[in-house]
Amino acid sequence: MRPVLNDPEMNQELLEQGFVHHQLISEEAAAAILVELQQCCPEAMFLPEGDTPTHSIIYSSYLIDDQKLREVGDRLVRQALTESLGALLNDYVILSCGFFIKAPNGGELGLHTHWTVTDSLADHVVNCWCPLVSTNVANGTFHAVPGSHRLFPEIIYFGYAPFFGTYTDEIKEKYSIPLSSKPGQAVIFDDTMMHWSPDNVTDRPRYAAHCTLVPREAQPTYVYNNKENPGEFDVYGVDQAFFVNNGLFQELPPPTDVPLIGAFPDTNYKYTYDEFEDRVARGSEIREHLRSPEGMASLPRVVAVTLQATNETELTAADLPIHTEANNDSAAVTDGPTLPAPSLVTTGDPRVKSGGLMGWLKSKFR
Ligand SMILES: O=C(O)CCC(=O)C(=O)O
Ligand SMILES: [Fe+2]
Repeated sequence: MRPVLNDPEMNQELLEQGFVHHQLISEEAAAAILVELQQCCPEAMFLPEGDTPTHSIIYSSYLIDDQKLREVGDRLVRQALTESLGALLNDYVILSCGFFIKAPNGGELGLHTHWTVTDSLADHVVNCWCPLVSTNVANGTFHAVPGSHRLFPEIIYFGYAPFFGTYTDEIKEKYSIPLSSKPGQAVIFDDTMMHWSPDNVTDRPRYAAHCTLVPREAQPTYVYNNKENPGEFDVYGVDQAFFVNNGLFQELPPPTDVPLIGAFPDTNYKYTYDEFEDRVARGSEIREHLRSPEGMASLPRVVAVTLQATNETELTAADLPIHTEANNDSAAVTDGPTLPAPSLVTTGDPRVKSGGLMGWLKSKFR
């Protein structure tokens, strides 16, 4: 597979642990971003009333109903981190940027992994969490679950109920570690690595910048759980502007201004705690298998459809923000073995039904 990080040792660490902890920008540069961010989000905005926090979990530009703030968050972080991330990552592009502010007394951000943002689970999507102040357990620093990445190939969308929902506390207690950080000391992590952050029990807000990066050749997507199409998740081709224009604080209606490019079969599976522990213990072996052509072919993949217009303006393949050029890895997925061909396109419905694909994938999957 292609490297994610330019430095071979760091790349190896990312593949094995699911994250690297790295001084991405200087403490001075982090302080300068903080000054700018505080122009729209000053500390005074987060002063608790008694014990009650101003924001109970986290205040994030991604998650609020304020287009201006989403634009500011995106622009600020993009400008500040593009150069350093460009040097660190091997031919990646920033998909979305924002910030996370944990108010004094602000609560825990629960254990999670991130939404599926490209059309192939073989893509190594990467996140960067970059604190703008010193962080530790007391002010709610980032907690990683090392080695939990790329073991549970799931399609994640708005409303997704994590398979680990009934044993979150066990994972946090037994497997997670706090990553106390200096300003600018970022956690660069695989999108599928489990992570969380605890309450901020200090009296100052904890500020962090964040962004999601995808391989340059990947196709960014928005996955929509269309209730009228059970058993599949609709996949829309999107660009960077999509995530700024659509806050992730609410379930979006089916998008009308971006093309529907296909559907993922719903092969999501509720791994038990025993299965979780077993897979983490065999993590390296499973990840290596999933990187092989055979393993990649076993991943759920978008069933292609003929592009259809989704609004009055005809959209064509050329409207897709990024055209996926099959590199060696994705060719292995695309040319995977004996998958049945998409079987039927219903009139008036651009979706391709997956026929026997789901059963086949489910049998292959665990
Ligand atoms: O800043 C936080 O506490 C949230 C961290 C997180 O979930 C992320 O960076 O994806
Ligand atoms: Fe996160």
